Amino acid sequence: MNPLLDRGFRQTQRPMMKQNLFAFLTAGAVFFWAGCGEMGQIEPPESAEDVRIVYIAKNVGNPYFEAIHAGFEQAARELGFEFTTTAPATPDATSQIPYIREQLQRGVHVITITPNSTDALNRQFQQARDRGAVVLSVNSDITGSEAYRDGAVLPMDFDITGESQIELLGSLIDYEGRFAILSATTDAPDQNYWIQGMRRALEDPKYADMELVTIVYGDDEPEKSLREAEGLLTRFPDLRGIIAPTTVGLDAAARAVENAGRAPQVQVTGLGLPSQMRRYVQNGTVEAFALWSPYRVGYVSGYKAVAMALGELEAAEGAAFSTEEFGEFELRGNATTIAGPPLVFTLENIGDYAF
Ligand code: RAM
Repeated sequence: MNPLLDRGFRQTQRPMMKQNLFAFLTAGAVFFWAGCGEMGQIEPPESAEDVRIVYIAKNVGNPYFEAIHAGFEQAARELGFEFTTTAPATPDATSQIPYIREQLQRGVHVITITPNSTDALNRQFQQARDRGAVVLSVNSDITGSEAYRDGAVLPMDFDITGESQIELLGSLIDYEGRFAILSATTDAPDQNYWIQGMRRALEDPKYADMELVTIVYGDDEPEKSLREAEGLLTRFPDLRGIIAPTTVGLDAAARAVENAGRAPQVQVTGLGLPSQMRRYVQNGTVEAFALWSPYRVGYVSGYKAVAMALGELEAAEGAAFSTEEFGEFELRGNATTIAGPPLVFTLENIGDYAF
């Protein structure tokens, strides 16, 4: 290499390196300052119009959470609060941590969140509450860590979700045969709670001839869920059913069974969006599945969040708040509200639901 050119290169490089070092140190100082600022108290809101609410979904790209957003947005139009939403790319246990931090720095009054873990977010929740923010678990709860959030809004009584899924599949396969579960992530709080309920239900003699062969995890990713469902069909030639208690998983399981021509021998059921499942019900791949209105979950959460941020709703059993569209809601134990009601969809009513 030409030594002169080499020297020239170095000469222009050196001052740039100094600049970069300066920029790096400045950025570090700004981050440090922002980190300290995070611990300051937020100004309490005086009216619903002052309240800033964020909803952090499990991940982006899942139409289920878009229906929840729509509910929040309607409540925001009615009450006047500021609503924003954000979510990580994937629903891993810790993926929401930086999003919570960012929202705290923005100074939100309420963090509403569908948590990806029952305990991985406890520290961030505590930080938020120390600042004076309200933490509301939406669509799912942090079972065992309830002390780290102020309340929860659930779509139905989770103590009966698992059993009702087993009953639904049982009714489709005459309570006899081998079946598998296609879940979301291994940490998903709602899925794990329901699966526990399914296992408990299976101890009932009514379900003695139904055998759970395996549980697989599609991580609420359409492609991975499809591969897992296809794997089940290959591994278990005598399979009679798949329960997918996730809208992403149910859609994928129905697609796998349709592609393999295994309906009605393999009955696919679980929790799904009528909009995604309509064609499978209409073409006979799926006979029945369940859900609730995710819009209603978001809407009720918006009302509850505002009432809590304004100090108008005590986090105590029996306390109540009211909504314009669905009337009054009472708090159960652990400051939990059930948005409800659960619904079962079949060929008869699938055309009545747009979400
Ligand atoms: C999925 C998500 C969510 C679950 C619904 C039924 O989209 O996994 O957590 O509640 O399905």
